[in-house]
Amino acid sequence: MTRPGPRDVLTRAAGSEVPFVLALGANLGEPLVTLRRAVADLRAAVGVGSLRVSPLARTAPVLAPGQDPQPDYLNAVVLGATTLAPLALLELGRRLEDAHHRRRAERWGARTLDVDVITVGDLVVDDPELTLPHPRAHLRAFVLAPWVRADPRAVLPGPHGGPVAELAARAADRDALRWLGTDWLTGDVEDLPAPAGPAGGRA
Ligand code: PH2
Ligand code: MG
Ligand code: MG
Repeated sequence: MTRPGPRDVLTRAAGSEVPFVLALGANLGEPLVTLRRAVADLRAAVGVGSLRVSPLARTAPVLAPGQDPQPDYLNAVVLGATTLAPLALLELGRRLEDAHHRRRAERWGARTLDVDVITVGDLVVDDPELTLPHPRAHLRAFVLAPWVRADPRAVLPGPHGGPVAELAARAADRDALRWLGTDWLTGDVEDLPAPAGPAGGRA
């Protein structure tokens, strides 16, 4: 039997459930409403199960150099297990983005909903369609900090990987984050003062 190539690994369902991590972000429209709906949609999605949702963070936008200012983001991370192939999970994320009127104009532009596939199992793949783990996840506290709150022992696979707690503590935007609540799906969400901008700028 030949070993599966990168493409097969992305298109083929594993046949059993594989753990995944998705990062959710929103900074246009009604971010809290949108993120709650996105989680409900994920729970209802075929082939997606055992969801665990991180606390919600308000984060200062990490911008590309020279990019215009944007509103703060709400960010959270969803851990789950799926029988979907990685590209089908990516497609599910895109469908959620589209359902929430995501417009794809500017790279890193403000958005109603961003659903990023961070990891699928231990896969390390670089493909034009999907790079796993997400190529910038190891740098971004707005992904790492919610992730480690949902799973304190999480480890990011791949060449830039390591314990997520350690990566979160090193990320340039680690102080640009305020926790808004653990029961944000159903309970009250505090509105806290804006977080400080990321010290290191670009992520
Ligand atoms: N997403 C980006 C770019 N910058 N900054 C924050 N704070 N949160 C995000 O989700 C985010 C960002 C591109 O996807
Ligand atoms: Mg993103
Ligand atoms: Mg994205």
